[in-house]
Amino acid sequence: MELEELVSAAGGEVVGSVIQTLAQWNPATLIGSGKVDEIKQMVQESQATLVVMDHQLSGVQARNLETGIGCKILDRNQLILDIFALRAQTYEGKLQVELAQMLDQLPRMIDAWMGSLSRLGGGIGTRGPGETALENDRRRIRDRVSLIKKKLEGVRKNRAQHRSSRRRHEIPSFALIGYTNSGKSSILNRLTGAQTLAKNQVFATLDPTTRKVFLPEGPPAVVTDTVGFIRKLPTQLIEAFKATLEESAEADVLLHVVDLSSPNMNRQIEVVEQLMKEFQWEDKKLIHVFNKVDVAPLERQFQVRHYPRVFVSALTGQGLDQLKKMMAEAVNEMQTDIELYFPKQQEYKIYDLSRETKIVRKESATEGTICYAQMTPALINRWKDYLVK
Ligand SMILES: Nc1nc2c(ncn2[C@@H]2O[C@H](COP(=O)(O)OP(=O)(O)OP(=O)(O)O)[C@@H](O)[C@H]2O)c(=O)[nH]1
Ligand SMILES: [Mg+2]
Repeated sequence: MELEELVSAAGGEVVGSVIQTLAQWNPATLIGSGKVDEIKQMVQESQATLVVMDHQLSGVQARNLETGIGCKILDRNQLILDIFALRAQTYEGKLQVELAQMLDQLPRMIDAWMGSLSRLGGGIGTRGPGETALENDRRRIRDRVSLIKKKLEGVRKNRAQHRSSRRRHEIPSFALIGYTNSGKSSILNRLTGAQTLAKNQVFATLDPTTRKVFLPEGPPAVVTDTVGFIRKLPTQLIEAFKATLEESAEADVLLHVVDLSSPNMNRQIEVVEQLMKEFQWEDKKLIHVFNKVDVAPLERQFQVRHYPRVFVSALTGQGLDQLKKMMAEAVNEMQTDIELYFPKQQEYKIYDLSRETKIVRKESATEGTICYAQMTPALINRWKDYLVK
């Protein structure tokens, strides 16, 4: 189960699990009181040191559960944030994680405080020092939040500058998106010869990496690999990882990488599609990349209903040429057909042209050569001296 994967990604070992289906949440402890006792028993027998709830807990619920069960309690959000904290390598990554943790902590803290105040008789007589301490904590966190946001804004501007320089040069861009552990980094490595970390763990990648890719024809393009998605992605993370997500938002084409071998494939696709809707990426050009064909049951391929699509294996390299072809086609669609005339003494320039784009056809004309090629607006601008109207 996914929660187990998350726990092991955080370095934990799962010794037991319990499921409860509830018609109604218990406001004090989320789960029923009988379940609390049952878990307490399990914890004592297995000597577990941590209980993780696959659901968001309020500050009050977390505290009550901790008291009732007698060990540390984390909710799903906190667990994911903990993994992110473990993985964050760069300055930006660490800032984003810290921001997410602060945003997660603030309401929880207030909630827990409120809970303890009301328990002590409506707060009468406890209000003074209690509220001051709460106010201090809140202010401390708020100050830190705005400081981190300011720093992140700097990183974001820097990134935006890089992107706009790419746009100025009209370099077509692709972004790998998809469920965590679907193979995005492995595909980036295959496509570009990059050496980004690909690992069998959730959220191996946190920071975006952009690399040049050479497609079979047409101009060079760039591919960006970013953080993966997951069911119930904490909203604080989405908020904190804005800069990272923008990188994908500005790509010309999205490559949605799907783990074809996962028994949860359809649910994972739904999660990603839901997030794409949230980020308003629905109108983007999209290629579905069904990865891990090497280990997926064959009939899976016939159940897939998504187009345009390609089946690949980042492990064996199968289907990658097909993917590159589809990427080249997508780039082609961004280009227009152009006719250029090179007089005899400048025909040597045709070689330069062939390095920048595919020459579809060449015709000899009087005193020179006519070339038919496909070009992005920027390329057209660079070769405007040879344009035939
Ligand atoms: N069998 C098989 N395994 C693959 C394939 N592609 C990737 N993997 C494995 O799947 C695991 C996850 O690959 P990554 O490339 O790290 O996945 P990711 O989507 O970048 O994951 P996150 O960065 O964690 O979101 C690794 O253990 C890879 O070796 C494939 O085509 N076939
Ligand atoms: Mg990755």
